[in-house]
Amino acid sequence: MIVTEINRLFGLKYPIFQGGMAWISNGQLAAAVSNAGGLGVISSINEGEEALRREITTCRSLLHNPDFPFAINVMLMSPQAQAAADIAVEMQVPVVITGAGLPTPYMKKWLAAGIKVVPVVPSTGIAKMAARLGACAVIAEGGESGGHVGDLTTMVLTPQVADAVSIPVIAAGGIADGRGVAASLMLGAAGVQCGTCFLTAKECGVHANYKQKIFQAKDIDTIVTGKRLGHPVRSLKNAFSRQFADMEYNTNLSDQEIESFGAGALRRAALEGDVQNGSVMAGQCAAMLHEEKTAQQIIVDMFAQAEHVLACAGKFLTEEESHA
Ligand code: TUI
Repeated sequence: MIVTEINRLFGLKYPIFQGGMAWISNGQLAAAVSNAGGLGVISSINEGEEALRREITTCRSLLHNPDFPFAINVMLMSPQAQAAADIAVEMQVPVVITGAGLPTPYMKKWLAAGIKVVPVVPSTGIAKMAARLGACAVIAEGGESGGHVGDLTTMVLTPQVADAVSIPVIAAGGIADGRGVAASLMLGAAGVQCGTCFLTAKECGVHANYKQKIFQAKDIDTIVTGKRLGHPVRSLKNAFSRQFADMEYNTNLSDQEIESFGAGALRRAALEGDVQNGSVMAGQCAAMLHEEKTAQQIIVDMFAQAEHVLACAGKFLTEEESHA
């Protein structure tokens, strides 16, 4: 078994969080991950307030044990952030994960309600601020991730964040198998968060075309667009992302025109299955995923491989000086 302070802090069998993916991470997926011993996460930017309440209720109804924890993800750039922050308190959600900013305006209320807060951080500076605000852990998310990304890679961000804060660090970005879990632990993380691999889970209701697009992806098939607008996003290359990239380089177009082109694109791919003209957000590890598995099987396989590679790691150590 791999046991870290993340297991104890959140009451988990495995130190793994599911990514809170907009339009994708619902109550059904979150419950499947939490039932498998990880932390399931519901995205709060799907279809509005009532939908969020409904997904939280669905998740609770599907949990095998009412004490199993789950989380909601609050995307702080979203106009729905305030409403989601209030719903977390109203519905006594045990954990809130924040992204795309610092959760300063909401911390007091969440902490008073006994909610554990885990911000996603793209740098050591933001990690330190999150710790000072009262976060109980941080997610160091490297730019290998899908969706809204920071600049640094998981490889360099994780150890620097681990050195910068005294709360536990969860590594995210590019982790899709047990080698990624083992490497994250070696980099100073106490757990991992995985988005793309849970996107392909049987219990994930994303459109079948979206899953197929991920299974067909090669290593170099993702692209980051949106830097010009201040919110870079990683997605799979397709007609939409190529055109978005072209528009970004076109100085005759206003930021507003580019924003309008991107509006609704994730929904188009995730719900309607238009994986050519929609945004198929996915991480660089997409090419490591080949088949649909249950959330339980994803976690069991990942941690069995992590245990194996960690148990074999001693092979790199030798008693003797081997070179002259
Ligand atoms: O939030 C994410 N990933 C996301 S959100 C999303 S929804 C979306 N839809 C359409 C267009 C754009 C996004 C898709 N993927 N990850 C968490 C994350 N947080 N990544 C980076 C950060 C972050 C960035 C800056 C966290 C804090 C931060 O603070 C800087 C500051 O100045 O506040």
